[in-house]
Amino acid sequence: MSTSAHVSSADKPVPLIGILMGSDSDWPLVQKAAATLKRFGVAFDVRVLSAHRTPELAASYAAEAEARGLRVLIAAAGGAAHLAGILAAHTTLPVIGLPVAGGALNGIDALLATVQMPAGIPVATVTLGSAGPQNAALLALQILALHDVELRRRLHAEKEALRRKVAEGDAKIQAELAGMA
Ligand code: RP5
Repeated sequence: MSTSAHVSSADKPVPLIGILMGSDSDWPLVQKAAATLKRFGVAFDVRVLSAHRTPELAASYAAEAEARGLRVLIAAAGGAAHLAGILAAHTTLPVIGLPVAGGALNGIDALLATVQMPAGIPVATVTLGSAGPQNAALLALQILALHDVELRRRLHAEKEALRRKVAEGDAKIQAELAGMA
């Protein structure tokens, strides 16, 4: 399956990745995941659905996701972060949990609630903090790339760009050191 060829009857790309968040207050962080997916040109859905405030909606979204053509779900939540878990309970699609920092415990609660899933209901939890949304999006893309050669090529190019950036940083520091007395 190629991500670019996957289109609906109305020629609108069918979303392959669902981005869910527990509250619109999560959006300033979560939008970085959307930006990464946009950069790769992969169609996605964004919804605010809460494990606690709209539990039935969250469950039915997950239960219907596979039939709608979605292939990976990203779930962002803070505090007692149960969104990724409740989605994973209702689908066999891979679910990536994105803990959101904030509140009295500064995200440690969200990290532990997201990562500590019981046996049988896995959630792949990414970094707490600013790297989280980008990593969640990249992990979702890597899952799709298993069946998409072009996406795989672009992910390899992205890694190569990171290598170049590190090499440039190293060269800069070496030059600075050489200039020191
Ligand atoms: C969680 O509670 C949300 O994911 C959010 O991170 C946190 C606070 O939500 P609001 O009170 O800002 O709506 O469910």
